[in-house]
Amino acid sequence: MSYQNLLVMREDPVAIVQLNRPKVLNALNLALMQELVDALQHLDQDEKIRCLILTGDEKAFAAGADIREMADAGPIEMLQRNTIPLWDRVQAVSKPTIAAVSGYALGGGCELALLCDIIVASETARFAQPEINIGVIPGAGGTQRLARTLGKHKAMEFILTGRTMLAQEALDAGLACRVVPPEACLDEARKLAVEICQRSPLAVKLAKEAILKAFEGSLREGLDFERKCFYLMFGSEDQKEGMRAFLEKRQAEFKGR
Ligand code: DAK
Repeated sequence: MSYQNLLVMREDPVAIVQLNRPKVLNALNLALMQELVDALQHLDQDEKIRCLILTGDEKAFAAGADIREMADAGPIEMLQRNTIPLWDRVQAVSKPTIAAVSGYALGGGCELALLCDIIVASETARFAQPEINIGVIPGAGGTQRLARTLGKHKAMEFILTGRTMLAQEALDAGLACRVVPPEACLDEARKLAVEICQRSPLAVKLAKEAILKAFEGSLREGLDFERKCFYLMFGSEDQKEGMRAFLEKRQAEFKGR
């Protein structure tokens, strides 16, 4: 399997998918997301693979969706790009997925880690939903999944300020399941994957499905609501100002309209 924006390493029964746009801190553009879904779907169908690891590099798991692709878009254009199904397909992988996170996991990068079943964090991991700083809100499930993982009040503080959560806090908050030195992060995920691969594949599959059921129900409504709000922000001056300011490397001046 060969891709422009990903590296795929097979260590049957484990497969490692590495996001590979290091110059832009693995910013998740459309091409990368399409390749990611393609790789995950192929590996999910491959009988020799039983567990998937998703990782980035030492500096970044992923610094978010690619702001260059969104900065000038309007709400209808964002709607018509119809990229949400790509993110849904990451969640739809039936085999266990482990995110091995070093460095930045921001915005869509944090949401991508949240879509995985287990998060192993390195001591350098930095989680944040900084969309609020560029005039939007999380658009790939962050408001809903973090409210469930962190609880309402912590999720409010985290998302409304866009602040960074370091690895130890992520561990304490139940986001990460363990924190290890950066050089051990991928290995720790590998060990976990191998341990899971030793269990009954059917039981693992059903347990995963059952755990995910705990998040359904009103999650759909929440996600539908979130995406409408997200698209709506692309009709605002604040979104244009926030994203342009980022690209022009200056402080944003928000006007609330
Ligand atoms: N998009 C595009 N480019 C990015 C980027 C991003 N998210 N993050 C970093 N880069 C690029 C920078 O522009 C820079 O490129 P050059 O200027 O060298 O060409 C390069 O990566 C290195 O970044 P910096 O020079 O900024 O590096 P620093 O070490 O100084 O700072 C940083 C690192 C991570 C603190 C900083 O880069 C940063 O603040 N990045 C932006 C973080 C951010 O705001 N992330 C959230 C983006 S919004 C949706 C799905 C998902 C989403 C929305 C909708 N649907 C399906 C509808 C998600 C939205 C987001 O994630």
